[in-house]
Amino acid sequence: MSFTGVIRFRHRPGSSETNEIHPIFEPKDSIAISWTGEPIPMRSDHSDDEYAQVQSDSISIKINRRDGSWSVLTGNGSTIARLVDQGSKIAFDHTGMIFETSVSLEAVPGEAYLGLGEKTGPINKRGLSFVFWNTDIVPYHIDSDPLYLSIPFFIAVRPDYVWGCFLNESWRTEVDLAKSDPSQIRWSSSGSEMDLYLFSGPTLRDVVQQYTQLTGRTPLPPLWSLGAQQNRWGYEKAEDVLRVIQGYRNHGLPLDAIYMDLDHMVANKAWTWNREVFSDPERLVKQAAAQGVKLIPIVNPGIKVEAGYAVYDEAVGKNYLVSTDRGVPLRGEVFPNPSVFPDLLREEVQTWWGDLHKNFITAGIAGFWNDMNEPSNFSISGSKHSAIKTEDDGLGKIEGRTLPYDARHGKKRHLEVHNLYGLCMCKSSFEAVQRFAPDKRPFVLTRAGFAGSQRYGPVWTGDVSSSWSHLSASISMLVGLGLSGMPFCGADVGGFHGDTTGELLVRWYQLAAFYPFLRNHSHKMSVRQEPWQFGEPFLTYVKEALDLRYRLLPTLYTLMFEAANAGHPVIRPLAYIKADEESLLSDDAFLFGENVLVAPITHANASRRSVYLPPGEWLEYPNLSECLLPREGGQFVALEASLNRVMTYVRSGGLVALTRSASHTTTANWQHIEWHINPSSRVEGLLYEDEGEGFGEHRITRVIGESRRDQIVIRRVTEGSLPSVRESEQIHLLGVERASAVEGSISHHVRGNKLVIEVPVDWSELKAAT
Ligand code: MIG
Repeated sequence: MSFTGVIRFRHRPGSSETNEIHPIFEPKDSIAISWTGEPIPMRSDHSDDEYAQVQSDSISIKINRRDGSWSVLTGNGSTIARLVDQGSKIAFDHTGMIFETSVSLEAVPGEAYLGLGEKTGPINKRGLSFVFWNTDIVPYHIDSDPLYLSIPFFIAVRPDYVWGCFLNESWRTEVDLAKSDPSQIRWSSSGSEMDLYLFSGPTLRDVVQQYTQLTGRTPLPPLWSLGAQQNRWGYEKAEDVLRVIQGYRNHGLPLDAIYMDLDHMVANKAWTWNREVFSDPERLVKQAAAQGVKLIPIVNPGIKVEAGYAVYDEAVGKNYLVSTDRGVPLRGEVFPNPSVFPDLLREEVQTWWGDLHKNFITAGIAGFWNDMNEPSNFSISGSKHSAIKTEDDGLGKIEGRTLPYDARHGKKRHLEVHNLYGLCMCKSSFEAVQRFAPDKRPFVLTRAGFAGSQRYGPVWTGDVSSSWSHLSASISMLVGLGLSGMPFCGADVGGFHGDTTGELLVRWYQLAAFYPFLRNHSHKMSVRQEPWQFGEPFLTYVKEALDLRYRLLPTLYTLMFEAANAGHPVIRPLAYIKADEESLLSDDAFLFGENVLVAPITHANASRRSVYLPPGEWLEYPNLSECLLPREGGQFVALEASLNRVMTYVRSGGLVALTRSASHTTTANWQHIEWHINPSSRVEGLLYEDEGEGFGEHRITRVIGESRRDQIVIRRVTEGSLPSVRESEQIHLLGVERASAVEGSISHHVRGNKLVIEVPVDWSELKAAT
């Protein structure tokens, strides 16, 4: 595929202060960028006295020769972005210079701004401003900023045109989206230049594809990582872990993975096991595996300062640590106190840190959970200052709970590379799994990251609270992450801080059945929140939500395949169908892939709400099982969802592939498939299958059909070399209540108001006369 429609340019505003008139740009490598192709040749035209223009067929930049201002245009000459202001200032402190470089772009009235990575607030972020500085904030609120992960990228949505803008600067940056000046978008950076990428769209889908072609796509994860996962800070010993797994099994609940938080280490020393309480990790791995469950430990980057602790001794010996400006290791405080930090920005340090994963991988550990990698730091040792204060103590300002601006990564200051620390840590873990378990797909969960982090695995949104407002806020956060190239994401189900309730837990699971990453997690000081902690009817309803999740896995797995191949998010804003005004305001509903709209209940004691359905025909299909009314889109509809129901809608012509629920995943070469189809003039759907792990063969099945007056015809076409293991296949025609004849079936019957048809496993065509 050629890579058109994207333009990169580096802009360095000149000013009397910086004294720069014709800056020279050194070539620059960026870890955020994964695209390695050759740029498309562009033509430049200098014939005009007033403007210089550089263009390809799909995008061009026109620069004013006198004042350096520019606009970016589409192939047919309409303006995407226009520079309206720029500036550059320098502040000095004794540790060095800090720039304030800015460019302002025109904010066309009514234009909506989506994306922006892990940010709170509504889906449309016009009128807000954000800071990109990875921050461990405790506790956080539904309007806190900045949080753990930074993606300086937005998608600008106009009624007739969509474009995108990525500021590839790892420095501390900010964006003001028509907040202080309603006519301007202002980017600013503490670096001296603006490395900008503009994406010409012209649709939301195109921009997401262009952005992910540039920064990379998330690899297809192992199937087990899409199953249910359980965590709690405070599973203090191996028996606790086993007891929780047993709890899942005793209650007939599905579970695929369980975590070990800080509790498994000795004195919070990374890469150690506390043998008193986790005496035999390999045995624990096997015991969990016998129940179909994988084990995932937490990994924190802070290294305990302790002579004799091999990780510390080696890091010091090899000079692998983040240092002060005088070149001595910088001592901070995390859980170990004092702690030092591996300088994960350097490749040799990434390899060394990666090698530390080896023993865990050979013990059978299936994945890694990288926490505290903003990096989080509570204080600077030997200083009277705690990191949350901002006074200068000789190392520059400390912003948030992290390292000071002037901590050193080789020659680079922390201020420049801070936002890349988490990304580099994940790269190190991901590559370690590739080295030591080359036949497995890596699973590396992270809290901090930057543009490009999607290449190394999922992100979760950190320490949310057990509250209805956090439940509801998770929708727009995950939508924002998905649009910013991070499709594999989730929020702690049930909430991390504070005490959840049975009702909140049920509603959270009903929403999380559609989170790409589904993990229940809680703080050790909060009430326990495994699914059975609140008794009935909550346990039954959580079980139903988890069963729904496992039924949905063929569709979710196929969506992850599409994310891996085209960058499309799993959880999408309604605007993915049509960016009309109401869709852009819908923060309380989302699309799950192409065909399903989910409208969860996000308030206590509520069972009714309204939802905006995008233009088109929809079928009310709660829990993806019970056929209710057809609904006309382009308007709000009321819905009822008592505590055992999550309201889902299937788009007309849409198809959802479901399987049977199971206690854990095994393979994504499904034995049982049900195609749930909302028939209309055109039906289309896709199923991707493989072993769910490793890098073997695959098979793609396309179901294409049409329904005319009184006849429905559906065809199935498969490609790919993975042999089928199908034992049963059904077609559920939603809203169809009778059939006079069904050709190509084994049997059929009407259930509720859908026609359920049993087809032979090698079917290729079905005709139903209704
Ligand atoms: O706040 O390891 O976000 O998921 O349980 C303390 C303990 C550090 C923060 C993570 C949280 C984890 C907790 N950690």
